[in-house]
Amino acid sequence: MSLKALDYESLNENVKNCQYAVRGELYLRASELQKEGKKIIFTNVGNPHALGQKPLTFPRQVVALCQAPFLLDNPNVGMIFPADAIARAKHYLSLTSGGLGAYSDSRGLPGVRKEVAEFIERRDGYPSDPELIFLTDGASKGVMQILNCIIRNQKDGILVPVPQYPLYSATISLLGGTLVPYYLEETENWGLDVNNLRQSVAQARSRGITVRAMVIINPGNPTGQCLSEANLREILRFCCDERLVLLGDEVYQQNIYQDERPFISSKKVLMEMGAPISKEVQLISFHTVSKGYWGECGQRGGYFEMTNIPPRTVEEIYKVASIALSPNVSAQIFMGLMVSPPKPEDISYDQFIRESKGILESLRRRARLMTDGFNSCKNVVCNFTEGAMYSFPQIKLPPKAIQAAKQAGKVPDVFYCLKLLEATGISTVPGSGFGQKEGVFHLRTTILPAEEEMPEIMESFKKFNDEFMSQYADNFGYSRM
Ligand code: DCS
Repeated sequence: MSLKALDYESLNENVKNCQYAVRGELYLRASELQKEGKKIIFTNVGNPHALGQKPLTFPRQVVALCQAPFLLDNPNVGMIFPADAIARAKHYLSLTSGGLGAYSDSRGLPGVRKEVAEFIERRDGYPSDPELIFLTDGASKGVMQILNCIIRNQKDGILVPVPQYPLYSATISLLGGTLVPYYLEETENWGLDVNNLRQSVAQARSRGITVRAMVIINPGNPTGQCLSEANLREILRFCCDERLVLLGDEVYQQNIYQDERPFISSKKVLMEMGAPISKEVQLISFHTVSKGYWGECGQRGGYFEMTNIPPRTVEEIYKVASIALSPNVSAQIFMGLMVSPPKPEDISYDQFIRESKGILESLRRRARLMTDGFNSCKNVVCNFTEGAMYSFPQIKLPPKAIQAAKQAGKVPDVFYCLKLLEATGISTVPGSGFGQKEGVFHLRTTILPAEEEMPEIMESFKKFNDEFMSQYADNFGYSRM
């Protein structure tokens, strides 16, 4: 009998081939263990509120009022909500056409897009056009929309860093394109060497691939590095020479834990380079409300800004966005609030600053605690988390452990991470889910567990790791970078 379209055997092969490790085998096993009553520390997803981070008060007040506008008519509203939250709720409601229950324009509310453009102008010191900003349901949807426009068939290649966040590998395979890897240098603090890029492009071309775009994740996920201005210039020049669209994933731009390398946007560097490059390179930059000190992952709010994209292409992107009617309207308001937080003269300013600084300073301490913790373990080396939300230690596995993994039918880092999960309840993602050099193994954790729990978690990790290393110790050396 012939198969039906949704029988597994007849599914779209691109769907079956697409892998997304952040919710892969480790996550599934952790969920099972949790059901059995074991305490699990979910450090597999950068999901701050799930690990106890409290929402910022002001944005929730504003969105609460927008969701329940009848509260604005209640004479006692001023007793529960500060005047600036009330004013902002009225402001955002006035930008909608019928409140949060009405679809917005498929590009997002014009008033919020204007606030995003003003934010970008303040950040970079260069003009930004609201017509070239689209609001999206999280950055993920924006990335998917743009890759969908770029990838025509399997001969189209996208340069993606390795290690990378698997949104890119998964979407490229879903769309039937080809991922062209470029390797980040672990011994250079996960720096990006333009010579590696050239090699990757040359190799891909020799296989008949048309390289069309390049992805950078800055600050890096899972690797945590911040790109220097000099490096960004090299990348932009490279994209100009090779006629590549640059996709700048800048969702962690507020998550910076050192002062030497602040975040600099690709747009700013591009504008500073001046003509002809600043008028040539096609750039799409992505941002989100899921990260930063907001961590509002569940709201699903994001935007992308287009630079040097021809008007007819913008029209096509608009048309395709229209198929989904409208991005989340409440999330658009979160985005508006993120890009225009309370000002010093506002009543809520002090509390907002106290809360946001508290979160960022704690993340900075946690980044340090985690890196130091990993580096104190046997056969583990870890670059400092300069930004983003993750730690990506290299685990130097002894051959005996690699052998044991093979016998168990597991990839070696999956084997290690499963043992770690069973022994300690710490749920991580194996490095193989992000890509890594052949024969080198990593794991990724977030730096998000509560600060007071961090010493205990690192101690429990160390105990597990050092026992694992003794159990599988042999005299034949280790996997290494
Ligand atoms: N880009 C990068 C580099 C990310 O790390 C993430 C989310 C996204 C885009 C998409 O975020 P939103 O769609 O929520 O805006 N990071 C995932 C991760 O690695 N762990 O948690 C989520």
